[in-house]
Amino acid sequence: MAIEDTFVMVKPDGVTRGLVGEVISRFESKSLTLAKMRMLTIDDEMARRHYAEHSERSFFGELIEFITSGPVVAMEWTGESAVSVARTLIGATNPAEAAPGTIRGDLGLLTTHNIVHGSDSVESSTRELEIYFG
Ligand code: IDP
Ligand code: MG
Repeated sequence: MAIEDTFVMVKPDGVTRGLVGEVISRFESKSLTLAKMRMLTIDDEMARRHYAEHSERSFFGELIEFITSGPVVAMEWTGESAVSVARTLIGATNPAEAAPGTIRGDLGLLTTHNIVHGSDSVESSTRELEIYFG
């Protein structure tokens, strides 16, 4: 158990659908603390840096195209076990299989448009927070 910072991002589909408030509300309701937030449109270079681990995957091109397609809302959330707690609130990668009660399970349907990103480890959160907040 430890206080952690994690990186969470509302993806372009979440912003377009008007789900920014809903996503923030779920993290606030869990008692995590919003520490930083910024709205931006990611360029190709930033997208490739963020998703570098997936560069050899078949869906990489589609992922980069989607994540750069419109504005995102990047956030830092802080709290006890924030990294794993955020992943639990977000739910499984494929919204069709994500549990009800999770953001993806309640609000999404397609893996390509799964509303929100959350860091998968403390190491990833450090790396991702550096990309978005320096
Ligand atoms: P995560 O977002 O749950 O951590 P990752 O496996 O890290 O999932 O994948 C990163 C993102 O890439 C996913 O959130 C999703 O948007 C996209 N993605 C993952 N797998 C596929 C796939 O098989 N087809 C299309 N897009 C995918
Ligand atoms: Mg991931």
